[in-house]
Amino acid sequence: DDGDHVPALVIGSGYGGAVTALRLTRAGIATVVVEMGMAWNTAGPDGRIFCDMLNPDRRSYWLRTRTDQPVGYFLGIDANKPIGRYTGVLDAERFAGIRVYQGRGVGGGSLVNGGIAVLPRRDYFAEILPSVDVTAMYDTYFPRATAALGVNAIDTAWFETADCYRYARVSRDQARASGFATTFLGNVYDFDYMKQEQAGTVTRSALGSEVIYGNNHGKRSLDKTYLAAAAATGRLSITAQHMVTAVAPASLGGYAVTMNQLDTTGATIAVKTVRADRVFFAAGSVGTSKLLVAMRAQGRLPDLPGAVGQGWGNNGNVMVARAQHLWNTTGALQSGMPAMGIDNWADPAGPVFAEIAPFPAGAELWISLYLAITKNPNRAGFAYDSSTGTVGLTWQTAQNQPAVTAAKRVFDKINKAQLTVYRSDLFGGDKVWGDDFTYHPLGGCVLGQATDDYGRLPGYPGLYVMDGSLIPGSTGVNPFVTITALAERNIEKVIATDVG
Ligand code: FAE
Repeated sequence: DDGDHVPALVIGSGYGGAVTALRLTRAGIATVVVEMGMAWNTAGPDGRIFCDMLNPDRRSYWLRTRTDQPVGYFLGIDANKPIGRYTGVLDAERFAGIRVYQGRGVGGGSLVNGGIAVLPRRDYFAEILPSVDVTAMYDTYFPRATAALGVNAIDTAWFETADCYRYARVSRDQARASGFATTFLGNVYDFDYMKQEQAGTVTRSALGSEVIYGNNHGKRSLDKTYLAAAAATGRLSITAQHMVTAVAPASLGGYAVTMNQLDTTGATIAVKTVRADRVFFAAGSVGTSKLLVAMRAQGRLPDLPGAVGQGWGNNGNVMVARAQHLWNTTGALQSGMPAMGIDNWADPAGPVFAEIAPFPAGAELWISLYLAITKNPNRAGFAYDSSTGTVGLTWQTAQNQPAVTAAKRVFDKINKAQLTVYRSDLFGGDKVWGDDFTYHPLGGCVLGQATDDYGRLPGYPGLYVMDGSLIPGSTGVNPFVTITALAERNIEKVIATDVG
């Protein structure tokens, strides 16, 4: 029994899935979105939907009994805390050589991320995805994406005076004084709301140490933008707390999609199957790659190409912190939404684009934190383990050395010019470089390699990939605008030629 029949089923409700859902429903197609995480729309006993970074509770992490913070130590001491096991909003998914942070819930990564909305450099985009028409991307699909995402620019005069961006001004001024260019970053967080937070007239969110475990106010996450617009068509249905475990051709045509209904402890309380004419994989770089690699290995989609599961990268992510002099305070109040970056991408010896990241501890710590995006050429692949039935990732921590080397060129220079030093107490084991985790998983089903030039999976008409797994491991900036715009381009083509 292949279960209920639906015309279109989307696996995952992050950027790729939300774009797909909006465009399909607007085209008149009834669409079901299946999301393993929760619908974060109900307040807990404390009156809030999400918890903050200073007081993480069970809502913070996906099925863990202890927090797993990106910056896991302070003064060399483990800063993580016990929490109740729950289907929380942030997953720190552990593979052999890397932790991959991902959002879990209706809205995917948009629930937990820093909201930074940046277009990739045009020449770099042309380099990574040579089969895509760059003019159409920059004239049509990037503008379409930024408009629908609700990207806004910071009031730069306000930025210069706001207490909550003192940390960013200090880092910017030191970067400039050390010979580096800096740039403001667009964001989907409502900067007008943030101004009111700074003025003390509304409930604080970005200024209340809210980021990575969700924002209770101010953030234009996908549930408030793309998915809300899709719901307004009356043709969208979202099934939360259901994890897709299998996709295979159905005897009656189309595909049988099998899923586990989860309770909030992560236990399976029901197994269901739905038959769909078209299935859109939008479970994120890791989720989509894992699912497709397992389906190929288990013989359910045996003809998927060898490139499925290959070409995965971490967008060259590496985190680092500098210790400031006592007279260079970074501020006890820090906006969780970054607004400034150091742009040294043009340096051929080691391109770096570093976001000046907050350290929203609620106390003066004299710490300047950065998330550097580098051009790390190393890639890894997903592999099925038939003995456990799980999918692993071959990435080794040492593969991130090119990212460290590139970032070191920038921050060594800043430290030398400012007479400052690195913090070595934040990442465990006296490590200076947070080199063993990523916020930006990309690739695994690369466009034009694992799929055709529009995300169609060869050999399986009606199967499509629509998320960050299409991007070959790197995009040189924070990736969600790239993922959104590419999905806009691909779904437009699919609706025009395949559907209806
Ligand atoms: P994603 O948003 O991860 O959505 C995939 C969805 O599929 C998730 O909701 C999953 O729960 C769901 N899913 C997975 N497997 C299954 C399954 N088997 N069945 C059902 N559902 C499933 O994918 N990017 C920026 O551009 N700017 C930032 O400021 C930024 N900050 C970040 C901060 C943090 C802490 C993190 C973790 C990420 C950040 N990112 C940022 C990255 C960005 O959120 C990420 O690239 C996108 O969310 C990826 O979009 P996808 O549509 O590929």
